Amino acid sequence: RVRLDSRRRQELEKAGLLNKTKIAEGGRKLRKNWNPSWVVLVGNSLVFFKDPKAQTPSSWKPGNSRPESSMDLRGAKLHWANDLSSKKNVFRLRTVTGNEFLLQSETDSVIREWYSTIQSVIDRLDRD
Ligand code: I3S
Repeated sequence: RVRLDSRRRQELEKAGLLNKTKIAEGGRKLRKNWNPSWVVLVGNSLVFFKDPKAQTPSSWKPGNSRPESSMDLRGAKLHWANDLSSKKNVFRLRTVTGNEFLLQSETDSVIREWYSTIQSVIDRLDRD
């Protein structure tokens, strides 16, 4: 049981290219700076990599490449946030520590899949 749980924490759930901007750090508002980011959902974390051109779905593996940042999804809140941007297909993700990100894709199906996959991880962690 313990072993299974620790393996699940390392499981690669999803990876792909999204537009990303951080809008708050520890509750303090930041100026937007949209950039393409290679986003990897692995276990309980969302991990962001710079330089999406150099990334492949296996890039998240330890030692392959250095993440720009990551966020713990435990207790995180996810909301559609088309009011926070002129772009379409935007959602906002807020960590318990008050870090906030907007993530966006031009492709409706892509952003909907990310939304539901992230929400299911948050729900699973809420139940743990
Ligand atoms: O919410 P805002 O402030 O209108 O966001 C826009 C600005 O951050 C803008 O940059 P500067 O005004 O700092 O130069 C960005 O270029 C835009 O992309 C931001 O708005 P969108 O609607 O794209 O999220």
